[in-house]
Order: sequence, then structure tokens, then C-alpha cells
Amino acid sequence: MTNTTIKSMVQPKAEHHNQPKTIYLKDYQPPHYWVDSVDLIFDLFEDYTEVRSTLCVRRNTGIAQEQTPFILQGEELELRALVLNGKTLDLENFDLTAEALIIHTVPETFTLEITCITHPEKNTALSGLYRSKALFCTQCEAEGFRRITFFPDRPDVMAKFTTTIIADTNLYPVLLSNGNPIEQGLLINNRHWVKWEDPFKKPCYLFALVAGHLIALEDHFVTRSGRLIALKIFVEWENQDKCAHAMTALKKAMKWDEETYGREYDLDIYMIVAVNDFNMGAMENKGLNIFNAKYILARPETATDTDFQHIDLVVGHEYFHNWSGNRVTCRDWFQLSLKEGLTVFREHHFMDDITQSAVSLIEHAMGLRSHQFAEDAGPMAHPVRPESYVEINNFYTSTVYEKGAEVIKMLKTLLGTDTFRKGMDLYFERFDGQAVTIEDFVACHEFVSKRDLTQFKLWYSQAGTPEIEVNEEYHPKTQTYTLQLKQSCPPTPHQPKKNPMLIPIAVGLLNAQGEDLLENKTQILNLTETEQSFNFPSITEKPMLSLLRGFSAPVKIKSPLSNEQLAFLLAHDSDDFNRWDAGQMLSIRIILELIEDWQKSKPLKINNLWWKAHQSLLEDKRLNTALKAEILMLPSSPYVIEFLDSADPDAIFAVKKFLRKEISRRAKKHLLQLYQDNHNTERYCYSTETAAKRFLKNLCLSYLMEYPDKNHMALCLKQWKTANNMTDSLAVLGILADVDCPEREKILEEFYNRWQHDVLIINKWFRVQASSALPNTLECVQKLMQHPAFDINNPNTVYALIGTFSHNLVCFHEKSGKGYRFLADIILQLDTINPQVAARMMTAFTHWRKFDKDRQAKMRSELERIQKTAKLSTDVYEIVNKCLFGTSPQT
Ligand code: B3K
Ligand code: ZN
Repeated sequence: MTNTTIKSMVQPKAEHHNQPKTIYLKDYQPPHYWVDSVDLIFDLFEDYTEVRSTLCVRRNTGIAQEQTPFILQGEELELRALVLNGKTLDLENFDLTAEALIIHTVPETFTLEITCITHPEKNTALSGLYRSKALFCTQCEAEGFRRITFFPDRPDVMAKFTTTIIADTNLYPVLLSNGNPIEQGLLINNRHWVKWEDPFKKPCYLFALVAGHLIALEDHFVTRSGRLIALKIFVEWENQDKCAHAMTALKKAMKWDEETYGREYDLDIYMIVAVNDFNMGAMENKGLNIFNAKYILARPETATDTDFQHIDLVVGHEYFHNWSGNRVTCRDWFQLSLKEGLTVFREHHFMDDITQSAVSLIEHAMGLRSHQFAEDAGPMAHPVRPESYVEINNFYTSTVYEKGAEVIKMLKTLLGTDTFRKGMDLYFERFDGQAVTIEDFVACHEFVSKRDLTQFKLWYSQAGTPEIEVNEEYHPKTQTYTLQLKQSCPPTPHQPKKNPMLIPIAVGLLNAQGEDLLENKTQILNLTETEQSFNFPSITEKPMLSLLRGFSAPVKIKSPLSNEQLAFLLAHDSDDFNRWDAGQMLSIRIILELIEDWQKSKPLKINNLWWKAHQSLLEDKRLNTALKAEILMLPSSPYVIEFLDSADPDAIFAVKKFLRKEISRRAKKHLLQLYQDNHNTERYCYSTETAAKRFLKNLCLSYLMEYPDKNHMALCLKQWKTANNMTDSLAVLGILADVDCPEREKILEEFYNRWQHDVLIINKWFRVQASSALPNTLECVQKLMQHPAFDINNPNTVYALIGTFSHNLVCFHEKSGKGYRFLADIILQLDTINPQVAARMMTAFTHWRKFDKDRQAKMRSELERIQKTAKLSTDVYEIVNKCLFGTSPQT
């Protein structure tokens, strides 16, 4: 085969996946070759795209030898030409496998030119370069760049990128990439081009390209050093009136990051593009964020309060990544929480500052307890920094994100606000432009605090949710109160035994009048031993314990308090988070007792203490609106399941229904009053205060509608008819979705007719129907799959209809197992289209061992059916094997 050059070589198909490889953190090795710069030229056509890249490469001489090959990852590409230092390579100079291009021998520094063909128009996985209807766009994190061109696709290879995009002038008038536009021009055949240059070195996962017929909402921001930044939000033309909120959110986030973390934006232009087909929420590509349209588009009539809030947070999150993620990035994907945990932490901090109340804390704790605790207790449990993975996309988890954020919150608690800020400043300064590790991050905080954080780092390496047992003693003679804390952490996959962690426990002590007894109200105890006692001197009366104030650590507390004591805290604790939490604990206890009664077919009876505690809150006029609403909500079903070994969804549903009905029956008058007090007919405007009012009002309406009599129905219909915003309309739709009545069909139809042109709103319509507890919900979901608005290739519609159904407590878990069969069928179908979406749908199955024996057996057989299917993606393969065998076979 001498002197044979390539005309076209298609990569061999990947062997599907009988033995996918497990990647280990311990095997990390620095790259053999650095890429200093890359120049990309994209020629976009309707039936293929040609990508030409020129790489300036340099051997990492400390690590690699002369004979060390240069390996570039690539997936589903067609290689057209390969030129090294101006010389075309022969077939004998390289190998092309399903995963990589391997060039056998290369000089110490060289230029490599690669031409390849990719097919965005056939890319349904939405990873790499793909089409979202008339638009070209990209998603490269984690390993999508290798689907665009051959490249050492790993975050520690950081290069300067220039990108030229060539496309049809009419179809793709807007051509975008990272950095600044530096040149543009016209070509023959009605084509044009734009060249972009990103002055910052970046890993290829932050590369982005967009081409399409888009319009931009433009604005600007002046940084604190006086630089003018152009801000542009690109959307489809019909959506141009829906970007104002996102733009305000962006400016708010830019200002906040300057004030709170001293972080200024660095390029002259910040662009966001909203796309309809996107696997997750958004992506922080340098200077060119790509967003799921759902987190950009909003007008009062089209978006709910929750949508407005999410836009604030996601826009903020992606913006904050510009420093925590882009300027300082991850050395390898095991360090993912270095950027994600930190950025979620910064996002939470932003939200705390916007909302100025405990509600933000409550929502974070609720999220963690409902999802992350379950993850930590299930077959996919992993440390915040995982030690191995099969498919990295499976590790964008609530452990890496939300628990990772809580770990940083603990660090801040331990070091104090000022020292923590110094640590952050040092981190950004010391590692600017580098790809680093979690150790590097913690080392900065060790340096500024002069503390040894070795034990603290266990939070990154040990999986599982620590549990704290509490004993208390009061000695009247010595006026000493003693708190004895015992920590343990249940075994998790590959980690049977755990070491004691450093856990900051915020504690308050109250007297009988509910007044704080400790200096500064709250004290932080550093729990470091398996068992440890803490003495509080000069306590003149037996105090009431308020533990884990402000959710100071992501742990479970076995509370020593009686129901009476919990009710006391619910009424009096000065820490709003703990007031709410005492109410949650009390409700959980009542729910668990009622579940036992229900299972023994005993009549359900209301617990008087529980009722009185809730009644007085309902009637409390001074209680903050948002907090009142949070307290009046029953604990989420996933959180209830945390306390059960063999969960029966019917029992949970029946008991929660019973409690809701009791609240409704007993508090009818007050619920109505609260409804009226919080009902607002003025022009809608999103703010935390008005959103809290709507939240409480609609919660009251939903309680009232537990008895859908004439009056309550009339109230619902009136709200439906007069609503001037989506929150209020959707609230009615959501309530009626659970009521079998003629109004239900009528309103569903009216809603559809009014909004059929807007896909995001039709997703709400799907969601409401898929979450209904009515017995024919599965059949309804199956029918909706045939609806023209449902598109199995579009992740948003799949999440809305199928995802929502898979979390429907009663209907998904319906005893016959038909819900399970339905989901497994869809997962197998989705796996051939979009493995990341298929893997996400597996979540509903991962906790199968938490349910009763019958349901376990039925879920297991669906999991086995999936597991036995040939040609699974690595994504689904890893999850299904871990679900069934606790490990993927090879590990
Ligand atoms: N960094 C992205 C997530 C990418 C997910 C890849 N499967 C969005 C974010 O967390 O900001
Ligand atoms: Zn992120």
C-alpha cells in the first residue's frame, strides 16, 4: 500500500458495546501532545458539512517520546485528507479506528491539516454539529467535538481557535462562533463567510458554532473597569418579543459577579442563542452560549413564574461559568464538579441574594433530598468526584452538581465569608487559563485559611449521605447542655466502609418562649469524629434544640425531638429554614404512621397536633407569604420514599390525598380568605414577591379543589377566564387535570386551541396530562404520542410527556406493570435516536429496589429486557447494568 493517499475513508462502525471500557481517575496521564492553535473552516451544505482544520501541535516532551503516536479522537467521520507539515500522509502512516485517528510518527512540532466530512442533518443524538430544524448548532461537552473533526478531545488540551463558517447567504444569514468576528465576505453561488477569533485558550468542549436565520435582541453592559460589552440574544424571528427577561437576567448576573466575586467579563461580545432541540438546559461555550429555548423565551402570557425564575438562574449559571469553568477549567472529566458544583454554588448564592429569604435554601434542600439523596442511596451512587465511569454523560448528576454545590457551601461556612472569598480570588488568579483539579481548588482555600482541609476533602471522595444520630442531656446543676453527635455513612458501590467526615453543624438553642439562648443565635459545631460531644455552659433552663440550621450540611438527621417539640420549632424557630424543616419532619412522621394504618386497612385519622400546628400557620398573618406556601406543602413523594424500605406508591398517594382533603375540609374558610387576599388582578409583572402570592393563592385553590363542588369549580373557571398570565392559567389546568369532570376536557381543549402554535406551551399541556392521577393517564399519554406536536426526536417533548409520566407516582407504578413496560419500550426506541435522552429516561427505573416486592419484580424484568437488547448505547448500558448488578460487568 505504499504511496497510497486517501480519497475518502469512513471510520469503521463502533462495535456495539458488549464490553465498553471503564475509565479510571487513577489512570490519568497528561496529554502526549499539546495543540497550541486550531484553525477551522466549516463549509455547510444541506446534505453534508466539510470541516477543514489546521492544528499547530507540540510534543509534551516531559511525557512523550519520539515514537509516541499522536492520537486524535473521532466518531462517525469520513476522512478526506491528512497533511502533515505540508506533506500528504500515506495510508501506512496512520490508522483509522471507530474511535480514533492514530498517526504513528510525528516530529516534535508540526502542523496537521485534516479534512473530513460530517453529517449534521443525520445527527439525532444532538451531540457534535447537528440541525435543529432550519438551524445548524453544536453541543460539544463532554465529548461532542470528536463528532465534528478529529482532535485530542480532552479538557486539558487547550488551544486558541479561529473559525470560518461558509454557508448559503439566504438560508444562513447569521454565522456565529466563539470570540470576536474579524472578517467576512461573499462568495460565488450565493454563499458567504464569517471568520471568528477567540483570543482565549480553551478546551474543545467549549467550541460552538451556529448558523441560521435568526434575529438578535441587542443591548450592552459597561463593566466596572469601563469596558463596553455588546450583548446579543439570538432567536427565531417569531420569538423576538420574548427575550427581554433573559436580557435583564444577563445584565443582573454580570453586575452581581463583579460585586460579589470581583469577576469581570473578558470578551467584547456576549452572545446567547436559543434553540428548540437541545439535550439539556444550556451550554456555556466561550462567548457563545447555546440555550434550550425554554430557558430564554418568556412573556407573561406564555411563561410561568417558575419559567421566569429558571431563566434568571440558568442565564446566571452559564454566565458564571465564564470564570468557573472557562477561564479556569477541568483537567479531566472526573473533576467535573470543580466547575459544576462551584457554578451551582455561585448560582445558589445569586438566588439567595435575589430572593432575600429562606425560600431559596428550602428549595435547594428540597431538590437535594428528593433527587440526590435517592441517587446516593441507589445503584448509581458515586462520590462528588467519581473514580470511574463508562459514559461521562451519565455523570452530569445531582451528586456532581447539587451535592458538589453543598460541599462548597460547607467550605464557606467553615472558613467564613471573607476567607472563602480570598480563597476564590486566589483560585481564579493562580489558575487562570489552566485546566486543574479539585485538589488545586481546595489548596487555595488551605493556603488562605492556613488550615489543613485533608479531612474535608473526604466529601469529594466518599459517596453516600452521612447520617447523624443525636443525643442530648441537660444538667441543671451545672447549667450545662451536652449534645452528643454520632456520624455514619451507609455503604455505596465499591465503598463498603467510610471514614468520619468534617461536618459543619449549625445549632441553635431556644428557651420556652422560643428565644435564642446562644450568642449570635447560631453556633457552628465542627463534627470530625465518629462520636463527639459538645458542651454548652451557662444554659439556665432545659433548651429546645434547633439542629442543622440553614441546612448547614447535606446530611440526614435522626431527630431526637418529639412531635410536640417539632411543632414548637415550626411555630417559633428564629431560623426560617428550620421552621420549615421541623414542619417537614413532623409531616413525614404523620405520613409514615398513616401509611401503616392504610396498609392494615385501618381508617385514617388526623393527628391533632399536626393539624393544630398547620392551622395556626395558615391563620398567621405575620408569616412571610413565600414561607407560608412552602410550609403548607406536604413533603414530596420522593422524599417520603427515602424513609421507606418497601414503598407502596398507592399508600403514599392515598395518605397524602387524605391529608390534603383534611386541610381542605377543615380550613375551607381560611383557604378562601388567603385565596382572595393574594389574588391580584393588576397587570402581571414577575417579581419574587408577586410570584410568592400567586404560589400561595394557587396552592389554596388546589386544596379547595380537593372538594370540587360548584363554588370551587366556579372559582377555578373564573380564574381560568380572567387570568392575565400563564402561572394562573396553568394552575387551573393542573388542578383540573386530576378531576374527572366535563370542564377538564373543555379547558384542555381551549388551552390547546389557544397555544397550538407555541411548542414550549404545548409541552406544558403535555406535562399536565402526563402527571394526572386519573386512571386512564397511560392511555392518554400513548394517544398524545401520536399527536402532531409530539416529536420523539425533540428532547423537550420527550421530557414533557414521557419524563413526566415516568415520575407519575400512581400511574407509572400502576400495579399491572404496564407503565414500566411502556417506559422500557420507549427507552429502547430512544436509545437508537438519542442515547443521552434515553439514559435520562432510565432515572425512573434506577430506584427500583425501593418499591414493594411485586413492583420490584416487574421493574426488574423490564430492566432485564433492556439489558439483553443488542447494541445498547454506552449510556443506557452503564445504567442498566449498574441497576441490575450493582456494577457494569467489566469493573
Ligand atoms: N456544562 C453544561 C452541561 C453539559 C452536559 C453534557 N452532557 C451545562 C451546564 O452545566 O452549565
Ligand atoms: Zn454548569
